[in-house]
Amino acid sequence: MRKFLLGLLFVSMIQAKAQTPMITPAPVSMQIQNGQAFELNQQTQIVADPFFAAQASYLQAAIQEQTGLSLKIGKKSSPASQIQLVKTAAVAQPEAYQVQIAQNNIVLSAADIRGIVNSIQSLLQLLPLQKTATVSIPALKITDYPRFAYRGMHLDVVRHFFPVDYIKKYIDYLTFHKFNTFHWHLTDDQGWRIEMHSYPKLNSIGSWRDSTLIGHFKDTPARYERVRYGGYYTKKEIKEVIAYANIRGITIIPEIDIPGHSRATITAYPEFSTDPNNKWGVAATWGMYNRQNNVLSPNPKTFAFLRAVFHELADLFPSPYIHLGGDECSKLWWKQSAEAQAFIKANNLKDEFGLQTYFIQQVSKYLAEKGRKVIGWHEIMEGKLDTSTIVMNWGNDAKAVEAAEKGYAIIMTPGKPYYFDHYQSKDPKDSLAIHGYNPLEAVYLYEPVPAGVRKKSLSAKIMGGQANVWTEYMGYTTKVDYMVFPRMTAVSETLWSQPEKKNYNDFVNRVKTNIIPRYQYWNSSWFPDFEKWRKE
Ligand code: TNX
Repeated sequence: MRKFLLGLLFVSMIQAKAQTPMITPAPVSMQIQNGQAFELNQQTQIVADPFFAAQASYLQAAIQEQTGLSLKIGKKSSPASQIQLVKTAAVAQPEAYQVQIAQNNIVLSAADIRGIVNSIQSLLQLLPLQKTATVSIPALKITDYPRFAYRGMHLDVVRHFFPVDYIKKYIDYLTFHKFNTFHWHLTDDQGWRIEMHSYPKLNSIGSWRDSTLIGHFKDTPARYERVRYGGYYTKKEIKEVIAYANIRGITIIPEIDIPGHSRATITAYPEFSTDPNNKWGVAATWGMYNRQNNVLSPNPKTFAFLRAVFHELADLFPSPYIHLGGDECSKLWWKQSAEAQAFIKANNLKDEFGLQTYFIQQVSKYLAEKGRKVIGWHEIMEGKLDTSTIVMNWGNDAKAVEAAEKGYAIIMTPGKPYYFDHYQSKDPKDSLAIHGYNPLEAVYLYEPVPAGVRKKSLSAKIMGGQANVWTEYMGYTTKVDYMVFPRMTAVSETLWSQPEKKNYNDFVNRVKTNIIPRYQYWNSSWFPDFEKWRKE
């Protein structure tokens, strides 16, 4: 009898557990309600506030793809069972949403596009990942909003170039995980990946390299695949991607990296370099810093060029922020250059660091002409800069404290653990990566507001965080997937969920039961050994 009762208890515990759905990133609150479940079937209609018309179509397509149910988009008066997309000022916080599931309807409510998109992601996680005629969803109330205002993922399309379809797929990954920003790294030493009309040689010359390194950049001797490699996104393709991202509430921040990381630029236009007689060549190897990456030279032609290309970029991308790089600009070249030295003197700059700041200030000015603000890698604060510039910190916590004390708003992208080009295991047979060890657990447990910043009461300076995906060792989209999953899922929870909702074991459990099926549904790859490789 006792055994029987225990068994019964066990069964009912399992049932109770099965009733509480799992959503990732973990929502602020999710409560099972009294009342009948909602039956989703072919008769259910989507009814949306006109403000959310595009999201209604997006939801319709997503449900069809996921479950095979093709729902109609109906009118308010229709009495049938409904999924309503309601615009309401009652859900006040940006990007916040509510989901209310009752017997006759599902109500998704939000004040803005991002909020409704977020509500849709939560709803989609309540539906099965398989074709079905009907789905029963328990009566439920979800109230949810993000912890951080900036939640980004970056992708380097220079070291390796990925097709537009994959960029859209990557945006879908971001949408699912409730990120709001895609940082698109479009130029570097190894290529220029965006169509430019003002300086066409950026594409005809700068978008192509003669060969590509095989193996690790530290290998000796270096080996190369001697095949012309490259390409660029046309403006038409970029507009298509922006429109795709807009519907999904994702802002795209484009980056043109200056004044370093400019080999592609100076190969196309040697007159912008400190050594115009040199035949630079678009870089075929990685790890260029301080070795061969050369930098832009401060002359009137260069500044005219910068104004034109950043204006072209701003005309294409609606984002309020534009990223101008600013990282790893070796001072070596300016030290050796008579032109740079004369410029430093003539403009009363202190030294080469002052010149770096001058470049950032000039481009900030050009972008201000288009009403845009600037983001740069943390090296931009080497000199004295207008603090309306946002610092993207890829350094450690101390750098964040420095930036916060100087008055900058900060986006945290620390190499350890938010660089996804680093290893996620110590298995010598693991697929080639740059160096470093950023296993899933370390990514999950990282706290984006450093203790030092908190102590100085400067936490409000941390806008949020972002993981970076440098693709030196990711030649194919399947490799990108392998490097980002499941680490992207971990970052999403840190940036979205309230700290007290975080629990690593529970997270791993959700990844295994809910999220890996989603990677499979996307036909993506992922790193499977994430439980074995723990934080040091
Ligand atoms: C440094 S972090 C870079 C990138 C490389 C990366 C490799 C940063 C802003 N610049 O150009 O791809 O290291 O981890």
